[in-house]
Amino acid sequence: MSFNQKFDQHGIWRREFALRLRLLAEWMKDHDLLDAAVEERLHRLELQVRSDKVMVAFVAEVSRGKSELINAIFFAGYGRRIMPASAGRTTMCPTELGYDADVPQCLRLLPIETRLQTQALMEWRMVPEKWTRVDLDVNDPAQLARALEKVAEVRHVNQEEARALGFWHDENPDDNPPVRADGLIEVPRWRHALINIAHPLLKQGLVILDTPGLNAIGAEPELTVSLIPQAHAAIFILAADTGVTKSDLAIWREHLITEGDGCESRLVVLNKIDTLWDALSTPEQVQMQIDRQVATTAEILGLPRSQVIPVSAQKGLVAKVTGDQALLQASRLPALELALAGGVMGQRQKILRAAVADGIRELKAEAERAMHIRRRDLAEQMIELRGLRGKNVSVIHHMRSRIEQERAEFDTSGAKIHAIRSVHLKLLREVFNLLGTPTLRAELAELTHALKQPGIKLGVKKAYGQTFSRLRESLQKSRILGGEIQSMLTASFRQLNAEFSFSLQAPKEPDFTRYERDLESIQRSHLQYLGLGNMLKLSQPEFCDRLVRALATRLRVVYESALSEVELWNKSASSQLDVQLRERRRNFSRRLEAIERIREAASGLNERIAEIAAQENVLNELDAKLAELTSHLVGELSLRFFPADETDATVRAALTEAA
Ligand SMILES: Nc1nc2c(ncn2[C@@H]2O[C@H](COP(=O)(O)OP(=O)(O)OP(=O)(O)O)[C@@H](O)[C@H]2O)c(=O)[nH]1
Ligand SMILES: [Mg+2]
Repeated sequence: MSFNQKFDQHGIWRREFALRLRLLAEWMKDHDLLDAAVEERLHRLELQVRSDKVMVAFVAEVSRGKSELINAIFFAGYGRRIMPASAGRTTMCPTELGYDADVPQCLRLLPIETRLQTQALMEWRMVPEKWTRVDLDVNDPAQLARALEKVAEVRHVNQEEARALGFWHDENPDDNPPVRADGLIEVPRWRHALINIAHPLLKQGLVILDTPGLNAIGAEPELTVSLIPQAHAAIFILAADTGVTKSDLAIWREHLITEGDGCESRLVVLNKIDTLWDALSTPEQVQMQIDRQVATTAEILGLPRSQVIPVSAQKGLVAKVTGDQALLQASRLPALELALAGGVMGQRQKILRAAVADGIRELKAEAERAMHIRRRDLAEQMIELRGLRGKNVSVIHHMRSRIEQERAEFDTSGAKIHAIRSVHLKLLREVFNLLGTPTLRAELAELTHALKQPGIKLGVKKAYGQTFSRLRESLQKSRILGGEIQSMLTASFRQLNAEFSFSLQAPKEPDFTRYERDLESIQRSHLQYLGLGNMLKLSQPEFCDRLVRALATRLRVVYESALSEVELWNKSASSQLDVQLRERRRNFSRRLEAIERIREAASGLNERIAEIAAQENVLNELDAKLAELTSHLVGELSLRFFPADETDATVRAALTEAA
């Protein structure tokens, strides 16, 4: 199956699955099983499934064929070249292709001058009026292609301006762009481009990042330390006619091996194999040449050969547009698409499925707990009423006062719960403090200050080290606090269960290891980036600001997801209390009401007993239905679209457990 087909299928699955989650939520709501935490959990799951994005970044030296490859893989359906691809430097700014239904189909361009301000790209995204907008007509491929040529636009500026914009560095004179006879320097006109088109794959959450040739000195730190590392897959492109050049290798080192792990999310494409086709060589000779290039490339980059895929993007595009099957096979594009489908999409699906299976498992446990309380309440009433058979009025009266007394005793639980809530809140507030924006901002201000010290070059590692060890420390403190909250809740819930017949269970505390790992990889990517000749740029204050802004962008994502996990955890504990308190109170009213009716002979005892039995039956049916609905959902996760051999063992275990 090709990448496009696999992605398509993934999209269909996600839509259907999100719909099913919505139906489950409605069903639960109709049966009063949807407490605040369950509702939130369902909502998040639905959102996660619906909005799951997959970003694929294309990274390479100038003119290796990034844009052409994007055309060939994704846009051949338009019947022509859509992304500008031509000899020499073409794509001048990072270009993101995606689809957001809330925005009309258009190309948005952020002027390069925004670099003179300190905001990170992430922040500019929130300011639509600063972007130049060009509407796109997808039914007119020629207009589309013409509009997209804007990503190749340039401006000419003097040296002073080039320096301010980050394209001229006195410290690395060899890397500076050429100065024209009139003393001006060519720089990109735009800083970033966002293309919003309703292409079928983009509509389903694919985001493609085309980058300008990255040997460029003007590349922003944010691209290296934030955008590319966050892509789910990066495709590194080389040209078969040039092999691995020194600058290719520099880009590979700077952009693609920073994270250490996740080798399968890096694909190396050896493009332009058609330059090796030649009428004087036999097909075997050509094949041998290609094999040799693949082997050398793999060896230089330290990868298994299977991860280097030889293709011809240009011939692939031509073949698709003209429907030439033989040429398509010769271009080897299908093999690359296959690798993308298996590697990138496979990984992504696994992660999504595991997360969803986890969510459903917790959801089911919470709903079952609510049903358990109802069942127990019914059983209590049943015993009570059966005991009344053949008893006289005074016994009934006595029973009534006993229930009232029980209710009075139960009401004292309110004070205890209140006390637990305030301890819980106090501890939570500490966690929020540790992970909140002000803490992060203060840390980053300190780092910026340190990096701006003259002669910092030798101390950069130390400055980062100190900042990150403080950040790690705050995560560790949060983890410890989380543990304290968890034991506090466990002990208090146990006590409440014993004293007031609740069946509370403290929800599992968030696992912070993931965030610690994220911190580590962020730190690693920064040091790697600075270690590769970018260190000298630190002497420019704007560069420091930009670097730290880029860092902030990524850290914020980590901290926000940690906080939101803590919030959900908190919500799940407090809504359990709410629900059970409400159910218990209702139960007292129901019991009193039943006694009252019996006393007034308004309804017979046997009828009431029959009513309760009927309610028990309804509850059993609900329980069975919940099990059926959730196991059906979990089944959907594994069976329909994902053959058994594609589902790895951990996911399978999670699925079985959830079912
Ligand atoms: N022969 C041949 N030429 C190719 C192939 N792929 C791309 N090219 C040519 O290489 C040149 C550069 O291609 P682009 O797609 O613009 O390269 P790029 O990597 O996007 O370059 P920049 O945007 O400048 O960084 C163009 O003239 C393409 O036609 C290929 O498979 N074979
Ligand atoms: Mg390009």
